[in-house]
Amino acid sequence: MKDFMPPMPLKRLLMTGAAGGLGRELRARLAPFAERLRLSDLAPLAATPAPHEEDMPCDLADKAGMRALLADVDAVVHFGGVSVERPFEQILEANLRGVFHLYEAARLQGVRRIVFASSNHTIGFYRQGERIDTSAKQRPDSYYGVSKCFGEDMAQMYFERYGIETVSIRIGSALPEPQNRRQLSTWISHRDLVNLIGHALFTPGVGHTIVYGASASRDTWWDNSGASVLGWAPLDSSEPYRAAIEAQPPLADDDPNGIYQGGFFVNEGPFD
Ligand code: NAI
Ligand code: 15L
Repeated sequence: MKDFMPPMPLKRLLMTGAAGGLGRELRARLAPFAERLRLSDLAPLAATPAPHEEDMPCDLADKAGMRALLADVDAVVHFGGVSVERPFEQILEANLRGVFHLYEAARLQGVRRIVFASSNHTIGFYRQGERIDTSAKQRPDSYYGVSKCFGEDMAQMYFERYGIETVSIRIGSALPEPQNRRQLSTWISHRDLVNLIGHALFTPGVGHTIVYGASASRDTWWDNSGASVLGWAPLDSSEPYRAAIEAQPPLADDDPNGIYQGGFFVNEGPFD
């Protein structure tokens, strides 16, 4: 299988979270997907916009700002928000209100497709080695995980009510390379993630589809068969990194990084 190329680029694609770790990595690779790439974040962009890019800063918590942000946009890659466990009030503004503002803006501006950066922390309390598909009950491991469950539920509701289509990608660990034993199962390469975003943007009739975002791994916990509608398959695998990672010192028996799919997130907080 080759890297994804769209049948015809969109006129304008919006990426939120464009100044973040994945925004910085993926931004240039989204170029083939649209004639214009609108980039948005609270924080300044890491690099000056290229000729095909436009910078439109916005706080996800700003309802009117979000409505303006989605004007003249064909689709959204929604990567903005709090990306780790934090006090609930921070999650509330960026991830709960932010997702509400995103979908309301999509409804009012006629945007028909969203790719939502969900997370493995929606199901983080499953034990490592338990094999689950995307219909398994959500088992969030943190307020952060709850916020991603909420995002998936908003996506479902806005599809059923208004026909706005979403692919929710439960991203595992999107890094240049896997760093530890857990990530041998959760890692997704940047190339696989970009290809998955491409399929998620351009495959017709996805309704609301949930997919696990992971490269191929020998011991995967995630059954992605329900997402076959997207026609995506990972090109990369964590196997080349296995020997080096398995040479790392063993984890303690009670280390959540060796017990739960969500790893240490199950123990983050409380903050008061
Ligand atoms: P990141 O934390 O580096 O980037 C998130 C961006 O969102 C930041 O630039 C931040 O300024 C922006 N942001 C936060 N609050 C905002 C607000 N109120 N208004 C506007 N912008 C705001 O996270 P990363 O790693 O780039 O992840 C991107 C997305 O993918 C996040 O939604 C994260 O939850 C999700 N994800 C990432 C994974 C990973 O392995 N990197 C794994 C699973 C999910
Ligand atoms: C996530 O959802 C986080 O955004 C990221 O920082 C990683 O911690 C990742 O999950 C993971 O579980 O490895």
